Amino acid sequence: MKKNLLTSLLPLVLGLAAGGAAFAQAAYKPEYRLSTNVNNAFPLGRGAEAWARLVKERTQGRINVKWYPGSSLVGGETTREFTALRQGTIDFNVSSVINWSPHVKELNLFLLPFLVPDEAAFDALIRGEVGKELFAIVEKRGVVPLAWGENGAREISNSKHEIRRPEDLKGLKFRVVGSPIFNDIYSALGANPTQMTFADAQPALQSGAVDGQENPISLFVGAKMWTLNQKYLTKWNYVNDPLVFAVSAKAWESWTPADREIVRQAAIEAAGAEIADTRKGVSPGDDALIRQAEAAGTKVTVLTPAEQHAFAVATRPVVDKWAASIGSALVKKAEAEVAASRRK
Ligand code: EAX
Repeated sequence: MKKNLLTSLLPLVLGLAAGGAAFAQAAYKPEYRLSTNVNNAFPLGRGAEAWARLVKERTQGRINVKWYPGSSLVGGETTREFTALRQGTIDFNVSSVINWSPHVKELNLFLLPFLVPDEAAFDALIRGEVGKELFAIVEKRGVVPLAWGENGAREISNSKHEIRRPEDLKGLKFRVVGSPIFNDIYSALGANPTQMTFADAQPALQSGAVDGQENPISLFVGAKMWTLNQKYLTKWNYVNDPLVFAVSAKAWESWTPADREIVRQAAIEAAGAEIADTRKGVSPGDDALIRQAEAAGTKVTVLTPAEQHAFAVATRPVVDKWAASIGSALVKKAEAEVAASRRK
């Protein structure tokens, strides 16, 4: 009897399984919305575009991703993307941790000035325990982080004069991203920080409403900031902000396990290519982007380790204040991973 029952139930079970997958796919949306703040003139935008293309191709269009650059789905306010992901009004996002850090305080770790001196240290953090721990923290917030990308080592530019010492920032007005830690960093250096979006920063630089800004050289060159009065650029590597390739948990839970793995694998591949893209022309032995800025008339200053150290000392109070908020155990773990990367 038992065997007959099993064999008679088998077709029903198989039918349900197949029907179940079909049923699950029937719950798919006709379009999934991917938000980024910049377009494909920048590595972040190119990475997002590649991710969207891979997902559409590999799911045969089941997950039909439409890209919305300019943070247009959140009225241009990039720092609103994380909340929109949690609510499910955005399904895919590639964003710098800077824009998420007002909502996930632990992500300010990467914004601690002079914590991450080079690419080896950056890779150690995103590939090690710290990266895993941060992904787990984000996941608890209704967002599924799939891969780390890289915005790049952030350098400082301005229209007034060369920056070599902390006192050189005194009184200068800087556009900074809308995340509180940046106000503390620039105030500690005697500057006047003003928070605004990347899109608003460009006319503000052009009009002289602000004197300077800070961004990776790939964005400085991508936005041709020498046309925005940015005559002086200092390579000080004070922060290197990772990008996160993430999806809304609401979208993630509606997909079949097979499609989830396609989305994950596509994120890993697109993020790896994006990191290589953002490092092109600014890595040791490859300074093509710096040369491009100089050829356009920018005076580029590369700080010596001693000059960099003077800025690290001047901003140490900011590190001490924010380490408590981030979690001192996580900060200590990050410092250990950075130190270990320097011994390799
Ligand atoms: O997210 O706003 C910024 O300066 C960011 O570095 C850029 O838009 C990439």
